[in-house]
Amino acid sequence: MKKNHIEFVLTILLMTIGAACGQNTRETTKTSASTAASPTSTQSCAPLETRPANAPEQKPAFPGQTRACAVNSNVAFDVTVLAKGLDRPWAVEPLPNGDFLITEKPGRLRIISAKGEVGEPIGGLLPVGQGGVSAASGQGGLPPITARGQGGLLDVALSPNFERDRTIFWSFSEQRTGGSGTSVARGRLTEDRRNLEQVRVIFRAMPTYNNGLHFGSRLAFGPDGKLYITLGDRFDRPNRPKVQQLDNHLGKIIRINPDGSAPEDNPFAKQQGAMPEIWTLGHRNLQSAAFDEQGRLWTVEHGARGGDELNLIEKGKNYGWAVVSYGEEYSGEPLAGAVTRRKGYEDPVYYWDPVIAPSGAQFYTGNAFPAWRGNLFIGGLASQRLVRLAIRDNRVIGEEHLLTDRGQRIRDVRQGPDGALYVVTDETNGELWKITPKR
Ligand SMILES: [Ca+2]
Ligand SMILES: [Ca+2]
Repeated sequence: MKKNHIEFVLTILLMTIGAACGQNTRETTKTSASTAASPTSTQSCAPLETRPANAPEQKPAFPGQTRACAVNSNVAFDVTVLAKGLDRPWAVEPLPNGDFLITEKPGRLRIISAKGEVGEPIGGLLPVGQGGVSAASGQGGLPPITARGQGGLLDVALSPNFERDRTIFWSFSEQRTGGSGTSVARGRLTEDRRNLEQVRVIFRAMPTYNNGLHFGSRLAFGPDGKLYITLGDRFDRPNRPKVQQLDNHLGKIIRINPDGSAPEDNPFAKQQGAMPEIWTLGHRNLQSAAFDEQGRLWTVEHGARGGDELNLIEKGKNYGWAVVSYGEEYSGEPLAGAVTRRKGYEDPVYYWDPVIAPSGAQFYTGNAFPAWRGNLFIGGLASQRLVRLAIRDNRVIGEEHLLTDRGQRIRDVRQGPDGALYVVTDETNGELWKITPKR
């Protein structure tokens, strides 16, 4: 049989399977077959990524682990700029009434109304220093945020009972003895939503370190009611071995109760010398965490050059950094002593070489865009785009890049109660965008 004929037969087969599954039947790949139905088949579609790889000698563990098929959902949408002039917004968190909580990295938390009216900074958060502790930091007895480098006020998440308890959780880089560390605090919005009360820090990543890099940190509540926190490796090479050790929080995913205590069923809770909050280890810097409709946690992490990766997170597992990883040093040197696969370490579900520089993620579940249901959306910082992944059977079966014409770093993406997608851009004149079906 000629190749074209084989591809034609494969296409019909895949279309039939796709229709039977009722999934992604609206996807159109640029050529014929995807790797979806048969993970062992040779990828014969046109991949979205065509630029040279930084580490071309590294081979994927399975077909489709990188350079997935380009797909086009043929969805027409409008982008409305709801708000401008935000100062490096890091998180957009939709409120049940259609408004939004927005964090700005220098240390402000605001409410933006559904129509885009930008509220005054909410009081009582925590005082903020630029690269250190401001005069205001010493007042009130609350720990200061240090807004140095990648640090500052980072993510915000609503309590699972927000409509009853008005409680929110936020992550920030905290100035402490010996440097800074990622911390998580909780507090209750006053009824008028102008202030926070009953503020207390419930988690402090240890040890501290004196730089402004790789703090993580997304917050996501699981269906189990636990708070999951992603933490970075603090970048510098002397910290890397700590990522593989359980006596510290660097490069870990953390799982805590809403009061900050460690659940007894955490994988290392009873292991001597291990931090009881650890859920998984071996991560580099994660700024994306999202639960899917089945209640499974997925994260996307900043890898080294050519090593950004998507992982499906499972209790107690080791995701490899910095001994098992794709990619190379920013200098172009190989990662010292690292391999791309090893027994006992998790393969990423997907990796990008070149990277997207991921931040913020959301599985789409709404009604506004039926063609996007089940897809994972990921913000791209350096790549200045919104990445859409079609996923089936724990494999990426298609990739599309959206909003590439706007030239802005995308820091976070969330789905609102109206089914629209909301995006904030990591700029000093940052924006909040609303993505709706084209009118
Ligand atoms: Ca958030
Ligand atoms: Ca990994």
